Amino acid sequence: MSFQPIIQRFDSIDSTNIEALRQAKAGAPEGLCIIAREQTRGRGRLDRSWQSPADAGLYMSLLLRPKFEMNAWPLITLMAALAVYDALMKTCELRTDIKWPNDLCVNDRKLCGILAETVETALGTAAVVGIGINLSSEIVPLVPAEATSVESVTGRKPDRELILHGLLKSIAERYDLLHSAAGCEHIIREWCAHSSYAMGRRVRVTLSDKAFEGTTRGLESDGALRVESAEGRMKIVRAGDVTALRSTNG
Ligand code: BT5
Repeated sequence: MSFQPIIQRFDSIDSTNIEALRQAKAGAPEGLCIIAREQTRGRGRLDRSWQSPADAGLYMSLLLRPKFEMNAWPLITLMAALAVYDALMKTCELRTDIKWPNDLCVNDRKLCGILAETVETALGTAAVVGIGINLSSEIVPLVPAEATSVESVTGRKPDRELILHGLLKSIAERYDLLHSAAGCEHIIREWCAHSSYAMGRRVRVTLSDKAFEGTTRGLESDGALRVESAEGRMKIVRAGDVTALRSTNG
């Protein structure tokens, strides 16, 4: 089942996700991995931008052609977050916190964002998993105040190639798992074990048209976040932004 990574490198590109989506439509195989030293139009969710200055981060996109049911597709983002967690732990001895749905943080400061997108192609629906990791401390003045980098928190310059290969290995293992019978439950369980946001965290949830506060109560089987509102109502959040509130009791 496992894919073989086919790495294509660019010095500068608009967005590794855009390039991977382009190549997916042209029939590129699963495992295509686009890496760039710099992105001029790095993208976040909802057309937000991702600051990607030259040689200051890891900017990569991996093309997948999953064979599992559509209800497991939202778990691709959670799977990628776990893979980033593994890679930073193994290669930099850095323990990160996974924040729903697509961030990795240290002390609530973001150092990695994930953007998973789907695209219809002649070979079937494909997924592109884009991962941006702030590596060098030089990036910090260029990104929002609530962001950080691997170097800033470890005091050491990380090895981009080592992280990349650790990441691809971990994604491949977890991707295989997601194709197995108990794969989805396993990913959900692991994600909850690696995220301080999974359970009992006071958060503010911002949706496109409104916001509310509540306490996190774990994940649904498709990766949606369960948040209990102050009135005791359970809300299922499938898209939106989550911010931690001060108290962690709940
Ligand atoms: C994300 O979106 O966090 C997804 C980021 C995915 C980036 C990768 S890089 C390789 C691949 N190619 C792409 O074009 N994209 C992917 P979101 O949760 O919407 O967060 C975006 C927000 O994060 C922005 O609005 C900023 O506030 C903040 N931000 C921008 N650049 C940042 C950076 N380098 N580090 C930390 N935060 C940043």
